[in-house]
Amino acid sequence: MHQLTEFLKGVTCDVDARLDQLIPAGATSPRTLHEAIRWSVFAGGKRFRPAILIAVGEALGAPRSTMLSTAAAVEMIHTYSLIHDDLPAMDDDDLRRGKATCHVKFGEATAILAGDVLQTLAFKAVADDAGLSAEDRIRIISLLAEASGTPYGMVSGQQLDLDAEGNELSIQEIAEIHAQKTGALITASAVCGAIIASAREEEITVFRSFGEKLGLLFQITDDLLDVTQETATLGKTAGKDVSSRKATYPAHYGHVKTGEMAKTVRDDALKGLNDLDRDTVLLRGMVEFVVSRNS
Ligand code: GRG
Repeated sequence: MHQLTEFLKGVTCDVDARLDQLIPAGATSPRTLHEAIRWSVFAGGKRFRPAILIAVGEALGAPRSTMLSTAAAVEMIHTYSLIHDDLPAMDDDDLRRGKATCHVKFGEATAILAGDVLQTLAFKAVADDAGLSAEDRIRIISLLAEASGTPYGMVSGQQLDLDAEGNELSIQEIAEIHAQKTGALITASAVCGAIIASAREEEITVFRSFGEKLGLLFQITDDLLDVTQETATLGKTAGKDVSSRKATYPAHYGHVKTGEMAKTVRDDALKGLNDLDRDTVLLRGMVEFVVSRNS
């Protein structure tokens, strides 16, 4: 666990340094928008998606320096999604990462633009990364666009989630929403790490499947945390899924059975790593991190 803690600390430090280069403090024009972006990006997220990307890439032998722009890009896409998810037209939340949400601090119009520009900055960061081959950059841009968009990505998952509010869903429908809304970007992060490490196609397939399981596990634990943790620990409003009548695992199964499901998905994710002839200690640690996190 000590090794994992050090790894996560190092990733946060390295990715934040790259984010700071890509979105430099004090850069102007337009100043308000720039401040809004930095407010949300540097609000203290866990940097889980960059950590998965780097853990996969390093397990396959890629130097960290080759992965930092893509890891920062993934975090920018994730932060954009949180800013937009918190807007009055969506979840209407006033707390994120323990701070006022972007629209509460800077106004709704600026928060919309902050999300928009984080997305374009993310794709520019990959396109401009001279440390990657042109082929890898195009492959990563295409993968991230797919995972962020429709018909099987974050935006389509968000739309399915909105459409489902207040409806009784089957467990397959809940799983589908989660796979798209949360799982797609986590899976893409794992696959990006494998692409940058020039992994063989069979290994990419293993990491895609690992990412899918980890994404599902992440969402199940997120649903559980919403009902078991306090707002102060989460850094976002607790109990929001219940009050918005969201389609979640605890709502469907109750939280004891949901906890058992989390263990099954965890075991499955760990089993998927057994066939890799690589050092998977950190990847296993990441699985445990998802299960044991409290925010
Ligand atoms: C608005 C386009 C658009 C998409 C929104 C990701 C998402 C789709 C909405 C966020 C809603 C939510 C709370 C989903 C549950 C899983 C999740 C993404 C949690 C937040 O991610 P963490 O825990 O957050 O990695 P930090 O702040 O640590 O980065």
